[in-house]
Amino acid sequence: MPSLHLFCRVIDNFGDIGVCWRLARQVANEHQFEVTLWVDDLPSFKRLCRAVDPALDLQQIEAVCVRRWSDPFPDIPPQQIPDIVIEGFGCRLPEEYLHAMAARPVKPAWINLEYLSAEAWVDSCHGLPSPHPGLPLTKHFYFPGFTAQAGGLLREHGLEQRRAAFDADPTEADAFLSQIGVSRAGHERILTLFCYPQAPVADLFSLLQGERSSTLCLVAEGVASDAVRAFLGTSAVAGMRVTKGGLTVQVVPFLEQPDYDLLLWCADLNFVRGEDSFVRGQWAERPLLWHIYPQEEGAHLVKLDAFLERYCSGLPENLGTALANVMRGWNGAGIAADDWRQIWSPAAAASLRQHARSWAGQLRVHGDLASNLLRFAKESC
Ligand code: TRH
Repeated sequence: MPSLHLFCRVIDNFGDIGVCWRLARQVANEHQFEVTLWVDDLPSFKRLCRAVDPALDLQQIEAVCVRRWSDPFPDIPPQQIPDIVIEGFGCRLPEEYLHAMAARPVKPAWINLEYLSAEAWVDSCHGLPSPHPGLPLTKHFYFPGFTAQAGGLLREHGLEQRRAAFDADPTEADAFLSQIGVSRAGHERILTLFCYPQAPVADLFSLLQGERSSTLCLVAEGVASDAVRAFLGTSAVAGMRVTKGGLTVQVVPFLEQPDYDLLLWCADLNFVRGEDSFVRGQWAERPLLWHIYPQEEGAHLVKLDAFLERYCSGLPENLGTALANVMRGWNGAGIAADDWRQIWSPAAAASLRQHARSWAGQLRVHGDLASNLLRFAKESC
């Protein structure tokens, strides 16, 4: 059986482990690799996957062997080095592990999985080699992306069919929502909210509150907690639900990854953030508003624009402009009421939904990241 080790350092939040866990499962389940996921922060991992026991150094979860990335790193002899080694997001591999890689008679394919960006330079950097200065090893940079020249996006086999079946039978959505304590009765629209603390959530709430139609906003415990607390008038605990004008805000539990997908599939509009929820929002084939991970000196705004340029180009001009304005406002000083009305009218919502469907179709043409990456490791490393 071919083997693969994937290394993940949790820098902050959930995206690093969210992406790595998804990739690890997919390589094990769909490509029959023996996969080991090395993680330095098991409590964060547990938030996305309840089966994780943070007390264990080594555990089997689904088809993946999960090991604690401790310091000092456990001794790994060269014969235990796998065929492929992936470092997630530039986390540096332990020195002793690198030496074991170098001592393996056939060197492993060594890949650094990079962060997702829609910027044009990604296409020319995807796949570039970087020889190690002192060891007989070459690392390759692997970039996820939105074009045929980049590495694709994570997408499990059968995801589209599962989502389509879910969409075709509204009782599935009702049953799922009721499991997490939500009833959508009496609400014209559902939105889900996942963003960083600096998003102008209070402004969004006041726009929705002032509307005649009724919106149900579902927000996971711990997300946008200041704005949610201010709206609720009490701390945001799962199950709390308050209505003011046209807006009901309900706090839901932080879900396991597969359930988070179902939540996205129940909504008319998803506010997503970072990287993994952003990608899942696109596979949900629903309109989305992205809160990008903030970087120093506004570097993230360049990345936001690169995505908007690709995403909005297929929309009618007015709607594309309004959507871009709303997304820039959501990542900046606030959403202008006029722009909001333009994207939230029933006709606009229907166009955006149709666009989300065709956008996902365009992305699927580029294959899926796990399959693309394994092919790259075999052919190019
Ligand atoms: O949590 P994020 O902000 O993660 C990151 C990190 O900030 C990281 O350092 C940064 O580099 C990267 O973004 C770009 O957002 P993200 O990427 O969307 O990851 C969230 C994960 O949490 C994703 O796998 C979906 C999951 N999730 C659940 O499983 N259940 C939930 O209820 C929610 C709200 C999210």
